[in-house]
Amino acid sequence: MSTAQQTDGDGTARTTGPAAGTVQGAIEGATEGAAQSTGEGAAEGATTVHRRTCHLCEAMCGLEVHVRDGRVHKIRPNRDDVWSKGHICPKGTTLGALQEDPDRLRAPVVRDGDTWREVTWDEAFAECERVMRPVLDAYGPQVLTAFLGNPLAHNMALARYAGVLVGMAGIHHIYSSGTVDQWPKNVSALLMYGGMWTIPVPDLRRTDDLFVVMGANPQASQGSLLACPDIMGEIKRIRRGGGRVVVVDPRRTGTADAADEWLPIVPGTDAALLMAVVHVLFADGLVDLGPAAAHIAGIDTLRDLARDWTPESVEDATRVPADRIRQLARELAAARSAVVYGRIGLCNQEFGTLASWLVDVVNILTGHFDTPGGLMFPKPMNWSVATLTQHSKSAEGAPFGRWHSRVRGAPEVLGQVPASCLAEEIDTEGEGRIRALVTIAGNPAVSTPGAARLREALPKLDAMVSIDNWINETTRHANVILPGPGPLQVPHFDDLMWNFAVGSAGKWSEPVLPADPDRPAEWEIVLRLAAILAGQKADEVDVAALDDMWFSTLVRICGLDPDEVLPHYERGGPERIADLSVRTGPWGDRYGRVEGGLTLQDFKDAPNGLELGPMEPRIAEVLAAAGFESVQLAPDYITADLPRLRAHVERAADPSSLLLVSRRHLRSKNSWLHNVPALVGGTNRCTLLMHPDDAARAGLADGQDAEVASPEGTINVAVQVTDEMMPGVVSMPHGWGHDEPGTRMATARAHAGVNSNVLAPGAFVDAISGNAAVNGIPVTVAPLPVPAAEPVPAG
Ligand SMILES: Nc1nc2c(c(=O)[nH]1)N[C@H]1C(S)=C(S)[C@@H](COP(=O)(O)OP(=O)(O)OC[C@H]3O[C@@H](n4cnc5c(=O)[nH]c(N)nc54)[C@H](O)[C@@H]3O)O[C@H]1N2
Ligand SMILES: Nc1nc2c(c(=O)[nH]1)N[C@H]1C(S)=C(S)[C@@H](COP(=O)(O)OP(=O)(O)OC[C@H]3O[C@@H](n4cnc5c(=O)[nH]c(N)nc54)[C@H](O)[C@@H]3O)O[C@H]1N2
Ligand code: SF4
Ligand SMILES: [Mo]
Repeated sequence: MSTAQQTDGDGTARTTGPAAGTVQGAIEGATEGAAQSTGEGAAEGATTVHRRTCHLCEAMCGLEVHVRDGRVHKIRPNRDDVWSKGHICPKGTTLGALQEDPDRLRAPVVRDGDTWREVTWDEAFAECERVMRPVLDAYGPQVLTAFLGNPLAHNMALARYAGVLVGMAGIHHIYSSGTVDQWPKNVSALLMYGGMWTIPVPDLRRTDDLFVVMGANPQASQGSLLACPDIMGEIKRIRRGGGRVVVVDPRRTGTADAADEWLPIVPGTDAALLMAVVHVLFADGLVDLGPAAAHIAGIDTLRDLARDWTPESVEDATRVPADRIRQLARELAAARSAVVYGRIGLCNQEFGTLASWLVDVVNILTGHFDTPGGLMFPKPMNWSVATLTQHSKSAEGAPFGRWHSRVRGAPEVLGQVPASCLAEEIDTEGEGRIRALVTIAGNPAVSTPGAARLREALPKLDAMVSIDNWINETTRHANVILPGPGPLQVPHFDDLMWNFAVGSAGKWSEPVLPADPDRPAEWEIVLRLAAILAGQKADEVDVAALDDMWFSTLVRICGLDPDEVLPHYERGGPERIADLSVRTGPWGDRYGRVEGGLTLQDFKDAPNGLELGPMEPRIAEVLAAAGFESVQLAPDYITADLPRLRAHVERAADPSSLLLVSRRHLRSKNSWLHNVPALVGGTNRCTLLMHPDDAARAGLADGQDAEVASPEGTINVAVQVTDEMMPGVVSMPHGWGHDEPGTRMATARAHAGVNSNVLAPGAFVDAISGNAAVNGIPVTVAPLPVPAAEPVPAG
């Protein structure tokens, strides 16, 4: 099979090929293709080719995995994939290396002091019981918590079962990567549209005139809360067609390099910029709500609130000239097809909720909302457990502040407090101190603020169990690690990601490689551990019965009768839930009630996926589902935070400190891909980017080691002097610092880097969502004392 592959300058590739299929076409073509989607594969000499969706990020690229002699021989883009059409990035080609990583745990391990012992699964669960039971018996479930990490959202088993563990174990509240990520967006979506996952996304494939990217770098990340393969290709398309792309970011990123304009902005001031845009829209009479006008409430409140936010009043704080802000407002209002997109740089900051909310507000005021090319609501073909059980606005109001954390007194927001509270809840004595922890696919010792404190706190736990595939900076503290199967030994079917997708589609992937004998599936691991935490004996857990109970609960939430639905299935597990989610989704057959409706089998029969169409205007449907009469443009809970922003804008910047922001790289995925040799080769990426003027002022040269200090901690890191930073701002990637004792990730250790979250103060959060502010951290940067050179022997 020949693919005409073009490699973009950013390292991603796209293959040219036939147009993507339609539902009908894909189903018709299925007979021929189906063989390739099975575990047997289609023979190509001794090679079998398996079509599979990459689970590493939201782009959900279709891959061709070539297997020879039971091992991955190579991975190529699948140009026939209806969704990604041949797009791929370097990470996707390394799934074989992840599968074969010698450090990836193949069996559970139990820690004896500093050494690890491989054990059988029965022994592992017995050990979980042995370490957890006495703590829970003595102190009750309130001393137990869980940390859930990012890969959970991309893992078919964990996404559908982690909630059972939390519920059965009686965990009062969990910690998660969500509060170092998109919590501000969850808060604004809940208050504006009625559901925390009711998040509109740019309809980027149909944006033609103006694309404004704020605090996102899709060149590296490939998109987030925006599932769209080949975003850089869309940027090129917009520009080729005469449209403009503007990137608002303190760093001239790879995305900015591909855009028409880079607008540097002081970290944490995006909300001020956007308030000024809102001001101009009202002041100049440019507000035009467009087709969604009948559904918008709160416009007068917003007009009043924006009155004082002149561009002049924010230009010093943002360092974006007032004229440019005015111009931006006018360009947005004048553009026929435009959208503003904001992501992690707007969430992970001090004014995350205000900034996230205002991105939607500006799109709404300029009529780029619920209309093609603007901000639209995706229509996923299936529901995910997260959206099915999401917080939606109750009659009494939003679920905020119903309780407070024990040590810091942080108000709960959507059931969680900041991830950085975990350390203090473990290391602060008193009733209710956290004594037992379960981590599921999370590495909080690297990924959360106040990382050094957490590192010291984790050994103070009485019991810790990790469901994870590596011994890393977090799991090294566990008593037991329970590893799931290899990444290519499991089926894959995305669920939550379609919630952010620029079109409706779905893809089923069979396992590429056979399962190891005598190894439980990851969902079975979760259920068995859940039962143990709930007080059952490790050797008496009936996993199948628990699974039936969970499935029946989900069936009831869908308004159906388990007695009718259960007989449809011979086997349980996440696949059964996936089928339920498709059949009760918008295109589903509702178990025979809708003639011609979809079931999971339809996706299994379409190895290149099923395309179900672009986004369509659906604001009325979205609001009705939430029981909302209209979009709440100016929710009190959010607008009450504007005075805090005003005070920040008026406070003079401290000239002695620089502001630290984060960055991503195409070849990383948070903390956990650095053990893949192909992804860490080349020059050191874990550097502090610094503008030449700042470097000169600090007396630092390119490549020199510097000491970076914040109120939370101090690290040493090599400086990279570059004008891609705006003056006053420095940038470091997160996810590094792999030289801790006791981990087992040899390649990562050889490319250790430094953990930037040692610098992130735990209490530095977006006040109203509790989300971490890992961007905009005040730091000082100074040269490290140069060690005296060894005397050179004279000769
Ligand atoms: N290759 C790769 N892909 C990934 C990941 C990864 O680690 N590596 N992680 C995945 C995950 S979990 C997520 S959530 C997504 C995130 O996806 P993105 O949101 O695209 O994340 P980043 O690439 O970190 O880009 C964030 C940008 O925000 C800028 N920024 C920082 N502070 C501010 C600010 O105050 N204002 C503005 N305007 N900009 C600011 C930074 O300079 C940076 O360029 O990526 C996902 N995809
Ligand atoms: N400074 C700074 N900090 C940040 C960010 C930032 O931009 N700047 N970004 C934040 C964001 S957006 C996120 S999402 C978080 C991520 O925070 P985390 O989710 O805590 O961190 P990851 O590095 O993604 O760790 C994933 C863990 O899952 C394990 N794992 C991988 N695959 C599997 C699997 O299939 N099964 C199981 N059981 N385990 C698996 C890995 O071994 C690893 O331990 O980091 C946040 N931290
Ligand atoms: S862009 Fe994301 S989904 Fe596509 S190959 Fe890369 S990591 Fe995988
Ligand atoms: Mo994330």
